[in-house]
Amino acid sequence: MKVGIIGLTQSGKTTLYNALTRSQVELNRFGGAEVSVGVIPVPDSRFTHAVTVCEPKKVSPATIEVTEGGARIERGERKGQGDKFGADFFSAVRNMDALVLVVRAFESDDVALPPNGVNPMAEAQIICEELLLADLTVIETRLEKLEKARLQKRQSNAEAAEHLVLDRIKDHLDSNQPVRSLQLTEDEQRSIRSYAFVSGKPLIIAANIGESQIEPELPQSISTLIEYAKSLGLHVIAVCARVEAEVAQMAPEEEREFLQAMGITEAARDRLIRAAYDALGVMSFFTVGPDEVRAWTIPKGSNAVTAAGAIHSDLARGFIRAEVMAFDDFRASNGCWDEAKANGSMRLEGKEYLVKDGDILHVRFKV
Ligand SMILES: Nc1nc2c(ncn2[C@@H]2O[C@H](COP(=O)(O)OP(=O)(O)O)[C@@H](O)[C@H]2O)c(=O)[nH]1
Ligand SMILES: [Mg+2]
Repeated sequence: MKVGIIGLTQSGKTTLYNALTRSQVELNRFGGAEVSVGVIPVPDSRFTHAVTVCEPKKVSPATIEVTEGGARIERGERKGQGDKFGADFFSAVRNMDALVLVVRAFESDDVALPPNGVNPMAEAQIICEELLLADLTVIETRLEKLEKARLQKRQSNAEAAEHLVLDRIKDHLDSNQPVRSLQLTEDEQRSIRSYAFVSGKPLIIAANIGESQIEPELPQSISTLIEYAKSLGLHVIAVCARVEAEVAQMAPEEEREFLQAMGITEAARDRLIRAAYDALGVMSFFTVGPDEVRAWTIPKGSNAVTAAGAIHSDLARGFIRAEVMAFDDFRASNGCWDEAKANGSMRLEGKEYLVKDGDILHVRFKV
């Protein structure tokens, strides 16, 4: 799963990247055009349990790939001057499965104040609108071609269907609503997949708050941002990127202690991963054994064949049955696969079985 960090310059994107990936990328690099890519393992206590009881040769947690840089937006220098979106911005964003939008919510003596002051909700709005406009431009260009073909009566059935969907999306965008909030059937989604509409990407807003704004709940100081996000159905998390980047250099145990001492109950890394899973509508299942314990990420509501296909296409093609164990049963048996199976925790399920979050699966197949 690929997650891209976006936001205006000096909002704290590189600092957040360092916090998430435990890196030490230099801050305030000229222009911020360099791209950093880091992989973070997804923390999961169920996975940790499976590793403890199975003692496998290989451990493969679910991972998230985080990209920062290369999707540049220059802040307007003066009041009233617009922010400039680099041409590379949208192409960088198009490749991502989800976006984390960092907005500056911190006051600071050592970082220059933006021309319009600290206004996290305005920053979020600028970028959300720009994403929407980018999609509108793509659609208008395509609609012109489709309309021409229709008038000349040389539109294929597929093109006619696409024309209908794009018309609907255009209306939606014209009323200032992102692609994300439009209900589309599976067929409709398929017909527009290649466009990778940027306003359709799951988006999480990370409000970069100052050291003095840390609270157990979302701080009052970002209430307008929270209202705005709510109106768009977006997740908001509050992070103090500078503090999180500092403690990310510590050993995990120490990190946890320091965060707690600061009044932060859970690292931004973990909160963000949860928000991303939620926004993407995905869940995990596991395969376990003495050779490897591995976590797999699939869309919620997937059936056993889809899960098998995530492991290998042969497993989906030659699917016979899935041996399934609910995670709680697996945990209760306190052993690896064979012990849990001996406890009678295993069920046989067919193709249509809806996989549950945390299920342990063994796929029987023949090709
Ligand atoms: N006080 C404070 N400063 C921060 C925080 N996060 C980032 N900064 C500072 O803001 C400046 C810009 O941060 P950077 O991550 O380089 O922003 P980017 O341009 O979006 O990548 C740096 O000097 C950071 O140290 C924060 O949570 N609190
Ligand atoms: Mg940067």
